[in-house]
Amino acid sequence: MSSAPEFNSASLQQWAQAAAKSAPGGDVSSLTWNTPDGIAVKPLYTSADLEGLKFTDTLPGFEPFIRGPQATMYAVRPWTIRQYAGFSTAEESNAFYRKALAAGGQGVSVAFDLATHRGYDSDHPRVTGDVGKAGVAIDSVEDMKILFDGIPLDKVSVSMTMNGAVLPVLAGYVVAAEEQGVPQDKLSGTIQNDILKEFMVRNTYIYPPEPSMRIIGDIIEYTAKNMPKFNSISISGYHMQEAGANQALELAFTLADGKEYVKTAMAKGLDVDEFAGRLSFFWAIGMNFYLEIAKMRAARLLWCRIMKGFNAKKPKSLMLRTHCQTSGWSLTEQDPYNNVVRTTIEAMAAVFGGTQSLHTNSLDEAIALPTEFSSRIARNTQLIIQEETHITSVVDPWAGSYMMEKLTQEMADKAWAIIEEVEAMGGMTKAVDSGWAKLKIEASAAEKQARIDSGRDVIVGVNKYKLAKEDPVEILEVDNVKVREAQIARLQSIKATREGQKVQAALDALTEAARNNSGNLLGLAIEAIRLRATVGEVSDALEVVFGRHRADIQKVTGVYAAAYDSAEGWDKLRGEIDAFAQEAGRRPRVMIAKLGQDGHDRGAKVVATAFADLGFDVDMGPLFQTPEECARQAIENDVHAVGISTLAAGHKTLVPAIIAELRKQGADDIIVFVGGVIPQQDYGFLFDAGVKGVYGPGTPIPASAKDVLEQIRAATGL
Ligand code: DCA
Repeated sequence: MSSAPEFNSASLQQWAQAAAKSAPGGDVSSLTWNTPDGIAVKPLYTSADLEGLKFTDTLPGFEPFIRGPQATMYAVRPWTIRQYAGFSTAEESNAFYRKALAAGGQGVSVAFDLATHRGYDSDHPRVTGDVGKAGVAIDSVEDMKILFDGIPLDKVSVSMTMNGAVLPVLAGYVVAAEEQGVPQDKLSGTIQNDILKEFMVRNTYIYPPEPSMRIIGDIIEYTAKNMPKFNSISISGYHMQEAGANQALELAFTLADGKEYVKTAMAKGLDVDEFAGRLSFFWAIGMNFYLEIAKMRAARLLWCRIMKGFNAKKPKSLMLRTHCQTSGWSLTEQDPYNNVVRTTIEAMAAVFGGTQSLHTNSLDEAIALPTEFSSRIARNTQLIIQEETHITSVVDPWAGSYMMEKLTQEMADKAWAIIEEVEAMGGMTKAVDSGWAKLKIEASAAEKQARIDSGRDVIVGVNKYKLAKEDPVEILEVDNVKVREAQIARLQSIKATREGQKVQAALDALTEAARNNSGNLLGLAIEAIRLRATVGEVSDALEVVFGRHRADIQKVTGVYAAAYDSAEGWDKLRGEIDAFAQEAGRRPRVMIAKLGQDGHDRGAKVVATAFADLGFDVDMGPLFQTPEECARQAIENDVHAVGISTLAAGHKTLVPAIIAELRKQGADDIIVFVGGVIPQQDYGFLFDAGVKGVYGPGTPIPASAKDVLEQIRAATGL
C-alpha cells in the first residue's frame, strides 16, 4: 500500500502571482467586486481574513446569536412557510388560505387592499380604483370573521401587514378570534405595525409621525399585557430594499427603527424585558447571495448589541427573529419563468441566513396577483428545500467560511456606522422627519436604475439575452367594481343592524383618548369594533385629533446621470431635448403622478430624477391624488405630458379617469403616458383609452424619455 502523498503548500504571494497571469491586465485587484454598500468583495479569502475578527467562534442559540436564535434551528423545526396573500373579498381570500394550508403552507399572512391600509371604508369616494385590488378589502369585523372562517386562530399563526389602519384591523382580528371562541392570550402571529418605514418608502400611513408612534407604543403595551404569544411589530427593511436601498442601508435603517420603537415602549413605563421578546424583523432577500446571508448574520449580532445597550437581560429580548421575503423587485416581466430560478436562489440565501419564516414570490408577481399555479410553485420551492435537500440538517453551515465571516463583520461595521450617523441626528424619527433617510434610499435607487439601464448590472432577459418575442402568461384579474359593490352592501347592512348610539359612544371614547393622551387606543378600538364600528369610522375618530399626514415632496438630482455610464445615447437625447427647448421656447414639461391610494413611489421618484437629469422640467404630483386633482395640477402647471406611475393594479380604472378629466377640464392636448406594473394584456386597453405610451418594468428610462419627447413633438406639432 502506498503512503498518502505529501502536498506542497503555496503562499498567498505565490497565489497572487499565479492569479495575475489570468486577471485582466495582470491586475488581481481588478477582480474585486465593489458592492453598492461600499464593501470590496475579493476573489479569494483565506485564513488571513479571519485575523482580528471577534465572533468567529460562537454558537447558535447563544449570544450574540450570529449563528441563529435557536440552538438547533431547522434540525428541529424548519422555518414557517408563510405566503403573503389576499385579494378581492374576504370569502375569496379565505378560500385561498384554506387551500394553501391544506397544501403545505404553515401560517397565514394577510395582504390588505390599499383602501383598508389608508383607513377608508370601501364606499369612500377616494378609493374607487383601489378596493380589493392589491389585497383583501376589510371594512368591519364581519369581513374579518369571513376571512378567518374555518381557520383555528389558536393553532394557526396569522401575520397581518398593516401599518396605517393598524388599530381597527388588529382589533378586528382580536374580535373575530373572540367570536370564534379563542381568547387573546392564545393568539399567535404578528402585526407589521412599523410606521417609520412607511414615511420613508411605502407611504401607507394615515397620521403624522408623532401620533403614529403613540399608536405603536399603545399596541406594544396592550399585547405585552394581554397577548403574550403575539409579535407586536415586524420591523421591516423589506420595503426599503424594494425601494432601492442597498443591504447596508436596509440593515442600518431597520435596526435604527427598532431602537426607536424600544425607546417609545420604554417611555410608556414598560420594562424592556416585558416586550422585547416579541419584537420581530422582516428582511428582503435579493440576488446578492453572499451579502444577504452576511446581512442576516450581522443583523443578529447588531441587535444583540443594541438590546444590551438598553439593559435587556432575557435571551429572548436579545435575539433577533425574522421573517424574509424574496425580492419582488428582482422579478422580471420579461421571460417570467426565470423568476422561479431567482426566487429559489433568494430563498436559499434566506435559509442560509437563518430566517424564522419565509415568503417566496410567485413568478408572475412582477405583473399581477399570483395565480393558483404560480402560488403552488412558489410554495413548493420552500417545501422542496425543507424536505428534499437536507439543507435543514445543519445549523448555520456558512460559519467558518473565511469569506462569510469577513463579510458578516464588514456588513455589521457598515451598518453600524450608518446607525451612529442616525443617532447623531437624534434618532430615526428625526432622520425620517427631515426627509434625509428617504433621500438616502432614493439616491441609492436612482444609482441602481442607472447601473441597470447602462448594462453594468445584468438582468437576464431584460438588459441582456433578451427574447425576440415574449409569450404572455396567464394572469389573475380582480373585478374591482363587483368587489366594491359587495363591500358597500355589507357595510349598509351592518350600519342598519347595529346599535348606533353605543357605536358612537365607543368612537367618542377613542377621540377623547387621542385628545387627552389617555387610555390605551388598542383596547378602545377593540371595544368599538366589537360593537360593529367600521375601519373607516375608527380611523376617522382618531383623525379628528391627529390629522392626516401629508408628505413633502423632495427630489434627488444628478444621481441618475452620474451613475449612467453609457454616454453615447445619453448625450444625443439631451441634445434632442435642448433642441426642443430652443424651438418651443421652453423645456418639455412633464408631471409625474401617482393616483389613488398606491403609495409605492420609488419608480415615480427615479423616473422624475432621470427625466430632470436629461433636461425635462419635471413636476411631481403629491401622493394619493384623485384623477380630478391630478388634471387640475397638470393644467395649472401647463405641462406637456402627465406620466402616471402605477404599481397596485388600479390602472384600468384610474388611467381612463385621468384622460376623461383632462378632456373635461379642456386640456386634451396634454398627453398621458403610464409606467409601472402593467400586464401586457392591458396595453391595448390603455392605448384604446387614449394613452400615448406604456412603459412596463425593465424599460430603460432613456428609451421611455425619448418616446415621450417624440409624443410631445407630435402633439405640439414641433
Ligand atoms: N427549537 C425550539 N423551539 C423552536 C425552534 C427550535 N429549533 N424553532 C422554532 N421554535 C419555536 C419558537 O421559539 C417559537 O416559539 P415561541 O413563540 O414560544 O417563541 C415557535 O417555535 C414558532 O417559531 P418562530 O421561529 O417564532 O416562527 P413563527 O411563529 O413563524 O414566527 C416571526 C416568525 C418572524 C417571529 C414572526 O414575527 C412572523 O411570523 N413574521 C411574519 C411576518 C410576515 O409574514 N410579514 C408579511 C409581509
